[in-house]
Amino acid sequence: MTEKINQVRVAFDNELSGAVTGDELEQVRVKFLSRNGAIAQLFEEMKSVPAAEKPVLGKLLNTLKNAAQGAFDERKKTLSQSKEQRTRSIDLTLPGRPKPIGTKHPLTQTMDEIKKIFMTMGFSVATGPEIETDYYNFGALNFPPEHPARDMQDTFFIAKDILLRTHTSPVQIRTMEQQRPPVREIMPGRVYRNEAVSARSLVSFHQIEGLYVDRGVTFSDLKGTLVAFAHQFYGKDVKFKFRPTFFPFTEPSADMYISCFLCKGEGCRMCKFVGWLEIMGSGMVHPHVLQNVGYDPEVFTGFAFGMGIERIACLRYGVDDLRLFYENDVRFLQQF
Ligand code: 2U9
Repeated sequence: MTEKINQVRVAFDNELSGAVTGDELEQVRVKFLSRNGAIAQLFEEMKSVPAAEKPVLGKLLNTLKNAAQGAFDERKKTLSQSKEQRTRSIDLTLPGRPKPIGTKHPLTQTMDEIKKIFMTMGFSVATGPEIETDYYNFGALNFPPEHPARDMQDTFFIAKDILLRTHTSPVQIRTMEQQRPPVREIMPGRVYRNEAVSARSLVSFHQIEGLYVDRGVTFSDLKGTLVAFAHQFYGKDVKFKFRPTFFPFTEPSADMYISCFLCKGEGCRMCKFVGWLEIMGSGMVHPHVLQNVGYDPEVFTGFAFGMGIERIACLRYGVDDLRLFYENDVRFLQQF
């Protein structure tokens, strides 16, 4: 019963403060203060309350009735005053009521910051379709026909040669087909992989890839650009290393690691006790890829890189389950 009385009190307060016209005020009166209103109903229910509880509950209910009637009369008086009278009674020295404001999603924050760093280095942003052809997603990027990524197990196919892009590289193939070097672009966007959802993998995630093609671009340019990025994004103190790897679309290819910023390379849970964190893949654009878009690989060279935004955000914010980014639980989002 106490609970019910409180619920009526809260509902009455809310509705009374929201009533601004005579009609709305009348609706509040009928709903709460009339002979069949919510407060009268509570008095009715009092009849079946055990005798021992009656004195306390009765007092509570009478207080509610009197307070509600008083607040209603006051509100009616205020609303019937002229606009001028009402504004005169507003205390302008009172502090405003703070309104809770939202924040950018942590993935958007991460993406924006990475974009900004590359844009200040002269890269522009390119976007493209999420539904792609087999050619733009695989063929043009030098994936051999029997490559496992082309398998239905790894890629969502919509039709025989139509699929959900597994990386943002096809955007760049389209750009290069339209434009002569120099090409200096980053391509952020959503990509899709046919994997079981877990703390470490999702069916859809975000990437930022980058590409720089011109005459005389070398591996030193790749290193200089990515180290400059890592210093701005992770701090001046991080150490870095490159380790050879393989991608069909780059040769040579290298994964970039930075010293763990949590333990400074000593070894901790975040870096799985190795002292290093893999932050992106990179490499010199494969001559076949350049040929496929009509660039002469004897004249032009380029470097490319790619990173998964969810992974970068996990490292940055110490999040250990990728699914949290997609549950939109405000208790999680409010922390960023
Ligand atoms: C063109 C040619 C080459 C983009 C590159 C990577 C290396 C890479 C992964 C990072 C984590 C994908 O999200 S991930 O799983 N990507 O390691 N991406 S080089 O290379 C290109 C792009 C465009 C025309």
